[in-house]
Amino acid sequence: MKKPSNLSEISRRDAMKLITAGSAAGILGLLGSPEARAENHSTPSYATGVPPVKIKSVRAIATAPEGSNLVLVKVETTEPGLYGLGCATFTQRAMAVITAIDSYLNDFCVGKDVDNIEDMWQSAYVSSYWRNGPVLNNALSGLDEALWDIKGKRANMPVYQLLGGKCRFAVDCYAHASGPTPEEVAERVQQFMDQGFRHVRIQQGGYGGVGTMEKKPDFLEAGFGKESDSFSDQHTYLKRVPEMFDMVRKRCGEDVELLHDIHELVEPIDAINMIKELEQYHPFFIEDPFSPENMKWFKHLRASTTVPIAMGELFNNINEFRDYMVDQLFDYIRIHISQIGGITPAMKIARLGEWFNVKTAWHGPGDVSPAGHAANAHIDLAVWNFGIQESHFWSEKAQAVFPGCQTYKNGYMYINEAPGLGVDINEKEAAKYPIGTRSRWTVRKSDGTIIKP
Ligand code: GCO
Ligand code: MG
Repeated sequence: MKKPSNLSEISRRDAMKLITAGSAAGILGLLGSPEARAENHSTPSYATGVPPVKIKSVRAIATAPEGSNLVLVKVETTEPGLYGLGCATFTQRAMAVITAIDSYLNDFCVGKDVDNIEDMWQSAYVSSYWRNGPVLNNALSGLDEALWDIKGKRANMPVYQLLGGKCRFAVDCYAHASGPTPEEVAERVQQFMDQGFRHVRIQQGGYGGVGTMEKKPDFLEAGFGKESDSFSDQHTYLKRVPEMFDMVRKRCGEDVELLHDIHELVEPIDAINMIKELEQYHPFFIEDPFSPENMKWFKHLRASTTVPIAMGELFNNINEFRDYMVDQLFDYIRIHISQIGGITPAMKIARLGEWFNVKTAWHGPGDVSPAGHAANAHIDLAVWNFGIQESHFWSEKAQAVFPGCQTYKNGYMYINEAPGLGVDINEKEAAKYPIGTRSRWTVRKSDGTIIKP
C-alpha cells in the first residue's frame, strides 16, 4: 500500500481497516490480558476459585459377605474426604478384574480431572487397544460409577438428579420364588404377594431344573466329568415349567405378574415351543431364551409368539444387541451394567431403548454389589422406559459392609437419598469376608455334553 502524505488521500478500505483495528484495540482493552480472556472462557463462574479436583488413586476392594465375590472400585481424590465408589463385580473372575484395576486403571487415571466422566470412559475404554469383554468392562464400570458418585457429591445431589431427575417415586421390583416343587413355589409366590410384590419370578429348583432331577446322569455313571458338575435333563425341565405356571396361576390367581428365567439352558427350538405353551399363563416376561451365541433365533421366536421377552445379562458390547433392540426382537434389556462399563454406557442403551419401546430390567441378583444396585436404581428412577428391576434383599452382614444399602417396601426398592450414589463401604467390615475363586458354571446333559448357561 502506497504511504499517504495526508488524510484526504487515504482510501475508504484503508480507512475501514484503521477503524476496525482501533475498535479491536478498544475491545481488547475491555477484556484485559490474554490470560484474563483465557480465564474467563475456560473457568465458568461456579468453578472460579475452586481448584480442579484430581484423581489421587483408583483401588479395588473385594469382599464376599454373602458368599458371592463382590468387587468395588474406590476412587480417592485430591479433595480431602471426597471419594467415589463403583461396582466392578464379575463374580466368577474377580481376581482378574482386581488386577485390571490396581495394575492398569490406577496408573491411567492418577492426576486426571474427576469431572470429565465421558472423556475418562472413552479414553480408558481404548487405552488397552484390545477392548471390551467382561474383565476390562467391569474394571471400567467401577471407575465410571465412582466418578458419577463423586460428581453427585460435588453437586450435593443424588446421581438420578444429574441423569434428569425422577420419572417415578420408587423402583418397582420383582422378587424370586423358587422351590423343589410347584406347590412350594406357589407358597413362596403367595408370601411375596402378601409383602406387596406385584411381580414374582418363579423357578423350580436351579436354572434348567438343576438339583431337582431324580435320575443320576449317565455321564457320572460312565465316570465322565466331575461329581460337582451340574446336570440338567432338558426334557424334564421343558415339561415341568408349564406345570409350574399352571400350579401358581391356580393357587395365586391371575393378577400377580409371573416371570421365568430359561437361562438359555435348552435348545433354541425347544425354548420357542415351551414359550408358546406358556402364552396361556400370560407371563410378564420370559428371560434369556437363547444364549448370546444364538441371537439369530430371535426372529423365529418373534414370529412364533407374542410372549414378552427379556434378554441380555451376558451382553458385553453394543454390537451384540443394538440391531435386535432396533428390530424390537425383545422387550426388556437385562444387562449386567458393570459388564458393559457402568452408568455412562447404560444410560445410552436405555435412551436407545426408548425409541424402540425396549424397557429396562437391569440384572440385579446377589452378585451385583450394593453400589451396582444403586447404579441400577438411579437409572431406573431417571429413564422414561423403565420396565422392572430385579431385587436382592441384603443380609445384615452385607448392610454392615455397605452403609446405604437399598431397602424394600410394598414391592418397591428405595435408594439412600444422599448426594452421589448413596452407598458407602466399611473396609474393616469388608476385610472380614475374603473372596474365593470357586465358579459353578459347568452344566451337562445326561450324556455329558456341556450346556452353555
Ligand atoms: C439372574 C441371573 C443370575 C445369574 C448369576 C450368574 O437372572 O439373576 O440369571 O442368577 O445366573 O448372576 O452369576
Ligand atoms: Mg438371568
